[in-house]
Amino acid sequence: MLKVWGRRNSNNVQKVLWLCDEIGLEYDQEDAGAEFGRTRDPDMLARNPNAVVPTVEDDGFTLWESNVILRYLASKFGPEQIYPRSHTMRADVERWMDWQQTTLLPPMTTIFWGRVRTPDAIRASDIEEAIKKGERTWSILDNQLKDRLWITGDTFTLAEISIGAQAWRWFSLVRADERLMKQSHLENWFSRVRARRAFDHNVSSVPLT
Ligand SMILES: N[C@@H](CCC(=O)N[C@@H](CS)C(=O)NCC(=O)O)C(=O)O
Repeated sequence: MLKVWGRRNSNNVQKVLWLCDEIGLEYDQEDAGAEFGRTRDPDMLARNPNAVVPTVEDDGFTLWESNVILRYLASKFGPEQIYPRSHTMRADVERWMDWQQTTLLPPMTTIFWGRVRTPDAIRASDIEEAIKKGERTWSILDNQLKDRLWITGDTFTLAEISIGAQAWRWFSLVRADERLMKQSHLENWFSRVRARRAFDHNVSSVPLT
């Protein structure tokens, strides 16, 4: 059975557990990271030298990097529509997954650490700046969603999982009156994401910290 190391309140772990639930893949989850420690134990460092979560093991193969884990699990166990095989459709999904890690994550990290993890250590002006930057970044996705149900078209894919977990933090941590732009396509998309049982079970019902 697939083994997953990582605490359930980590966004990156949530992505992996959410996918497993979406595709009905059984797993054995063990808490690790932050208050649970473990990531610097020799056996865990041997699996993941970055000392972060998630780490997974499948049939003797160990893997880290949440979005790569999503792609591995979806291509091995998932239905084709969640991670399409056609070159262009696959690249489209992957582009949004990389966008989540490289473009969306930096402002979202400042907001999360400033509002949840270490509020005393991050200046209010840095949080304000990150919210502005976050909103400009989310508006790219809002525009993408103006004429489609899901990020890359008619079907729910890994792009939803990678970005949806982050959207939960955006809508939970940034008040409506702090958001200056009306992003109705994004909001409508997020209500579709929220309606998924696997999202609720692995993301929105888990305390932020
Ligand atoms: N790029 C990595 C980042 C992994 C990462 O930074 N994980 C965080 C939790 S979201 C972590 O392990 N933090 C330290 C800890 O929890 O001990 C991925 O996407 O898997």
